[in-house]
Amino acid sequence: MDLLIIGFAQSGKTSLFNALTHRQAAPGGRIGGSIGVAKVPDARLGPLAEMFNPQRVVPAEIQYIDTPAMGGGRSRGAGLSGELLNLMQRADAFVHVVRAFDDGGSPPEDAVISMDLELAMIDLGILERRLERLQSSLKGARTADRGAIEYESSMVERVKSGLEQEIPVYRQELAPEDRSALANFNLTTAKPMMVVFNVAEEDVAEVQVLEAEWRSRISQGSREVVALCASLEEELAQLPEDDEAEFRASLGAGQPGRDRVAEASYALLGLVSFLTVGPDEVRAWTIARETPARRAAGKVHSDIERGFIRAEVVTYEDLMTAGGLAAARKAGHLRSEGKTYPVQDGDVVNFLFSV
Ligand SMILES: Nc1nc2c(ncn2[C@@H]2O[C@H](COP(=O)(O)OP(=O)(O)OP(=O)(O)O)[C@@H](O)[C@H]2O)c(=O)[nH]1
Ligand SMILES: [Mg+2]
Repeated sequence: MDLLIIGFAQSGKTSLFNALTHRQAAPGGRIGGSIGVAKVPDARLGPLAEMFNPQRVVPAEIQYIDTPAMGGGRSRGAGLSGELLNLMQRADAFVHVVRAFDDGGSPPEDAVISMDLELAMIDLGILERRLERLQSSLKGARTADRGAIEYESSMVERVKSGLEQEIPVYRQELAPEDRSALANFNLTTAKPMMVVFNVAEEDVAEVQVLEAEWRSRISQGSREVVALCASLEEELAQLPEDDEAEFRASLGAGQPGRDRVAEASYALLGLVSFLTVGPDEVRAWTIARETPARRAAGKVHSDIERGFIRAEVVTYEDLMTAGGLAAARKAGHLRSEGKTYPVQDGDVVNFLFSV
């Protein structure tokens, strides 16, 4: 899963990227996008590590990509580099960083509207190119194919006019078959989005209040909203854990911003974590909610998916209450599940397989 960090110039994209990934990417952002991995905080890993005393503890990961600034009065995405457009179309979701520090007096939520317009322009460009192709294919088309081409053209026209009325695709009312046809177009306004309001350092003690306020103002659709100070988060992320906690407490900065962004990323994409345990490794794995057991096994290793027999599952809570796997088994909390079992958040799973 890739979340693309986008935003207008000097909004704090690279600072946020560095805070999330503990990296020090060059400012500006590479044209092709800097890719970094963020650890997903999981309060269950600590107690599991105590129980199993493994050689290593591996948290789940989410990938973020930093990008160069967008915007600058282009029309229909024409000025956007091919590479950035490509990244945007491939992304699973966007993290839009909004400059809410030193903003020259304009309300930061204006940037949300401007970005929606930018994305609408990009999508209009994509749809127009598609329409041109459909029209030219209609000329030489056999009668049998005309229906499908005309259907698609009228659907594309409809979505286009919705965009022209400033309705992003995710909020347009579309039939399921239209949605699935549109999925191939990778339209940007169809993707989930998180808006990160990047506040000044003086405002860190109030991020929760500010966040609630912005959330209520831009709460169209299912967007996630987080407020944080990216430059401060970037600095704090470089500190040893204990120092960071102490520093945060003294600033009233609360939960690390990167943790809140990770949580919002999970919510945005409908992700959950399951866990594997043992003397070698205690580990969290990211899956889409309700992923069937066999496919979840493929996250761990493709051999386990191929040779899947069954999964032994215990919830994290039951395991903790029992005090260990053997005790959980004795108490009847270890379930045997088949390949279609929808894996739940916090399931501790042992896959049985043969190759
Ligand atoms: N006061 C304050 N300054 C910040 C904050 N976030 C970033 N900055 C500063 O703003 C400038 C731009 O930050 P970047 O993270 O490079 O912003 P960007 O969006 O990646 O910039 P471009 O890639 O050039 O568009 C830097 O000088 C940062 O130190 C913040 O939360 N508060
Ligand atoms: Mg940058």
